[in-house]
Amino acid sequence: MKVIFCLLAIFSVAAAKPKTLSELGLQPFADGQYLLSSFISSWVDASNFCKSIGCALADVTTEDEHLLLTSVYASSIPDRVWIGGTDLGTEGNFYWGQSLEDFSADVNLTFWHAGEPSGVTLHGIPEHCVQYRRFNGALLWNDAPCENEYQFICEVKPSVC
Ligand SMILES: [Ca+2]
Ligand SMILES: [Ca+2]
Repeated sequence: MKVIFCLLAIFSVAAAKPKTLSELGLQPFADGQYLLSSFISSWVDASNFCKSIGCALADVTTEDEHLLLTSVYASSIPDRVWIGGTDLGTEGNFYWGQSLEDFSADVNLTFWHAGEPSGVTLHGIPEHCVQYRRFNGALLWNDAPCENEYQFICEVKPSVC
């Protein structure tokens, strides 16, 4: 009886179809280079979700990439959306969660809004995770409390996926 039950269980797993991107709550944009979630998550859950499908929270490592997201595809980006930067670990040392590359010193390749990263909210809550936020229409980086839930952008990494 146990054997039959196991066989049935294996059969039902094997028969399960892989989920489509839309079933996963993801909308591809920029020729499929990025996936925008339709649901909200904390930064850590968003990062783990992207990893679970073989991608990573987006790392914005060139000016072209920043302009692609914020100019060409600006209408696809919500007013607040998590990307892969964080200073969890050492305050002020921002790095990309997937590559662990530290970008805090690279002022030519950071796209913070004036006054950001602020490090804390007006109420003193620590801000360790990076998002694009629309400031007067312009999408720029802001650090925000990691436990806050926002939509997020997974980046498809051919080297990883
Ligand atoms: Ca990237
Ligand atoms: Ca901030």
